[in-house]
Amino acid sequence: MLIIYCFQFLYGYSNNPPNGRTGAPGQTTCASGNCHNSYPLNSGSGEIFIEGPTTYNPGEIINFTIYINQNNQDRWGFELCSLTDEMNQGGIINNIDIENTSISSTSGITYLKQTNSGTYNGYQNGVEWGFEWQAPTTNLGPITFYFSGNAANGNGTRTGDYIYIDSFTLIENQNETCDPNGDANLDNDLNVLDVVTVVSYVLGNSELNADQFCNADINQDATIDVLDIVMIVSIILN
Ligand SMILES: [Ca+2]
Ligand SMILES: [Ca+2]
Ligand SMILES: [Ca+2]
Repeated sequence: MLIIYCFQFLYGYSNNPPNGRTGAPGQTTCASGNCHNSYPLNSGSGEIFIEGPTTYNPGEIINFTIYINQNNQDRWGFELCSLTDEMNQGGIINNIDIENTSISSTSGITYLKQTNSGTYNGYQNGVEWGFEWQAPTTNLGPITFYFSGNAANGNGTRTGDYIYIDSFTLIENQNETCDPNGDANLDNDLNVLDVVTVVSYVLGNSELNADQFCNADINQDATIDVLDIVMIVSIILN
């Protein structure tokens, strides 16, 4: 066992690095211990980062790209997980590039990482990997991608490699807060046209969309009736 470990540390995990190395709270990285320890964590001129939206709707499937770069390095690796603030699995990570990325779980946490092919051996200065994430269907609060990456020098050993970590947090889309200002026709002005709009609705002659309803329900009783009309008129006259 020890021999296997030493072998792996010596020659690295170009394929399927061990789980739990994203740098998330409670996890380590591949820059610690007998690993890629030539340089301190995040000490090089490169970086690792994610591009994608920072808000989600429940159950929404979203595509993200994780990038790593550093001048003059030419082999690459990463590991990523998605966690709630309680450090539980947050959403579902889907592997959409089985040639270059693989997925596995430890203690209920899913990890996405590069395959041997996905190290892009010989690609100078930087690479990217894509993945898909499905948001939780229930509100779990903010979800954070924790990820680490290896900007390696391709010498086949753990020396000379720069390890980076970062994180990326998504929050659930909030419905826009209601501003009951009487602007029923949504033209950012309050005048007799809004009264006409609301009267028409109260008389059953027209519909209001959610934003219109929100603005028109001045007394916020979830009903639009003559009381709201009186209040809108009062605001206009004042
Ligand atoms: Ca190396
Ligand atoms: Ca208006
Ligand atoms: Ca009302």
